[in-house]
Amino acid sequence: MLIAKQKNHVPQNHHVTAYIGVGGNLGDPVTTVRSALAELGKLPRTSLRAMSSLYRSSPMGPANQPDFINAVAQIHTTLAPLALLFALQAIEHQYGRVRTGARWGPRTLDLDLLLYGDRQITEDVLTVPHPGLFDRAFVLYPLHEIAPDRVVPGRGTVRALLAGVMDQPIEAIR
Ligand code: A4P
Ligand code: MG
Repeated sequence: MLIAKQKNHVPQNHHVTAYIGVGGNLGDPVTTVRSALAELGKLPRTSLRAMSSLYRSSPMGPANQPDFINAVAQIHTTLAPLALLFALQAIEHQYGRVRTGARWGPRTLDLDLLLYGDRQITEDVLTVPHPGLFDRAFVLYPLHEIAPDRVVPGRGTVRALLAGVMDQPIEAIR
């Protein structure tokens, strides 16, 4: 039991800075994304430190679905990576996310663990940095807004990565 506890948490005073990608395109995604950002601050052992503006973009993947709304949050957490992932999935579930249908299909809410400190993680259920982080405008624009100088392990800064996706249309929601 003690070992399980140690695996799931990092010591209280050693928080990690993590970044969460928030997206959705069903229902009222602007409202959903805003309240999901607030939910992140209510997670145990976690505080919400910064959030980006909201952005609208065409769907990547199947085109016959509504536009997506995306944002990125910066959190401080002492939850271990897998505990954080499961907590994110619980919020998705709470917002009516159903995991069926086509890959990259429509969803009420998608929460991706983009970065967890400077860790590189390759597990069956968790890859960090998130594999979509490097080449998606709907991730890099909001991430750049709150963390332009952040280094993505093995890839350089967010600022440099953003330069590679500037041809992808995306609109900030004011
Ligand atoms: N998983 C592994 N690593 C991670 C991570 N770092 N964060 C696993 C979150 N989950 C991670 O995810 C599938 C599995 O990935 C999970 O069970 C988890 O264990 P999912 O959320 O069930 O399925 P998904 O989101 O449909 O799959 P995928 O491939 O992660 O899709 P993406 O990359 O999330 O893309 N277009 C626009 N404009 N904006 C969007 O936000 N999003 C998607 C989905 C498609 N098109 C989009 C957007
Ligand atoms: Mg996902």
